[in-house]
Amino acid sequence: MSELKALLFDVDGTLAETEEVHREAFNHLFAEYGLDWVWDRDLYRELLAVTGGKERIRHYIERYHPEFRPPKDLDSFIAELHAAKTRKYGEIIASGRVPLRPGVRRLLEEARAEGLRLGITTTTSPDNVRVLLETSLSPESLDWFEVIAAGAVVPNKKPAPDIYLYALEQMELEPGACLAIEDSYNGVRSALGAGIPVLVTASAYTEGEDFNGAALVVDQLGEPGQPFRVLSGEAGGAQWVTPALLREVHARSLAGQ
Ligand code: XBP
Ligand code: MG
Repeated sequence: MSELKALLFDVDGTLAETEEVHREAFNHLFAEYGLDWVWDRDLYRELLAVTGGKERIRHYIERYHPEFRPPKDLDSFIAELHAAKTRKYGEIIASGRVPLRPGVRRLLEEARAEGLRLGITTTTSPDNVRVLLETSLSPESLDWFEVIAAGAVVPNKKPAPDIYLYALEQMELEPGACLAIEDSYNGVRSALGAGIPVLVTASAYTEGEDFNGAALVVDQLGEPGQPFRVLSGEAGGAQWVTPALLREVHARSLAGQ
């Protein structure tokens, strides 16, 4: 059986609660463009079923404003709006307002100390990953990850397996040597589609989702003094996620238990 060699981390909702910042940035740009579109939390939760900001805007227009006529062709309009949204998102994150979720820094440091290899597998744009890591983790933390697999580097976004397959190829790893850490069912489907077992840390927008197929679901990675809650699966009495627990979860998952 393969031993665990690498951890592949999702970003939005997993490293930090960034979806609220994405939502704020989308709404900011809609107002700036004179559009009366407002994505409140309930609507945004529904729209998150569509991954990728450009894809989400297109879906929203088709579903809620089919009469909308953009000032230029729709593809260019969405691309321009989305580029401005990415700049706005970057400004907010660079202000340092958004902390990492509990246990993220600790687990990354422990994993590095134990020689586990690290990668990023996300739907969001590469610029967004860079600014979050540099601001909220540490200025040199981009180097902690062998690959930052992000956004449109692959043709199909999550729940398609493409982004995980891309990371495996870049890292020259077999799926059975990895464990994915995700916060959404779209992410679970993407990782499982590539043959990679998944641990879920449910986030503000995904709690209550069905994470069918995940090896373990907890409400957060947890810290000493701030234990996680197990939402499904078996954590063997652990109270926070450590490399040792990840090895156990990984081994059990490969054994089909
Ligand atoms: C995250 C997303 C992203 C962000 C927006 O999904 O769906 O689309 O909401 O990012 P995951 P962009 O956490 O599963 O990767 O606007 O940069 O696309
Ligand atoms: Mg996510």
